[in-house]
Amino acid sequence: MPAPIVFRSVWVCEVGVQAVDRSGVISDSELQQALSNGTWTPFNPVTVRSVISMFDRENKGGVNFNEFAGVWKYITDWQNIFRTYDRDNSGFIDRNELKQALTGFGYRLSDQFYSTLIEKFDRQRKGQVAFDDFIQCCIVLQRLTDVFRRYDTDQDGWIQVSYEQYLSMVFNIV
Ligand SMILES: [Ca+2]
Ligand SMILES: [Ca+2]
Repeated sequence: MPAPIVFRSVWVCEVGVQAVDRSGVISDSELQQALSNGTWTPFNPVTVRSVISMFDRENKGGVNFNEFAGVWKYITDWQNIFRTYDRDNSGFIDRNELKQALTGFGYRLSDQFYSTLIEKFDRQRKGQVAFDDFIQCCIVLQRLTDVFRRYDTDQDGWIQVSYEQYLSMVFNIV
């Protein structure tokens, strides 16, 4: 039986309620347990951290129940995108599917770069990316692109930066 993608059914509600009962905050590990990448392996902890930090307004290391509603919607939206581009319903995004997805988002990348992306984000070494790694790939690409665009004021895809500007760029990301 294939593993479910996204939430392990209604259990996610219980996880949310229990976490709120205990501490008022849903932590990384609690969210990680509630999420499924479709392969029975633990959800990418880096993705979990990225998503929590997006919705954790007070920097408390987790989300409260209201913020959790945002997390839920965010992940569900990604689930729909993932299902749309996983054309063969394999539960993975292969190179071609990734190209169609990112092209759909407006990215213009070479075939060679798609190989680089798969190599970087394919944690399971299957030559394709699972749901959690697909989200991670898109988050990182978006962040890097946003920083680049700030410097590429004429939008021609080229920037010239000094050493310190380069360091500032990287500090924005790491
Ligand atoms: Ca697929
Ligand atoms: Ca430029």
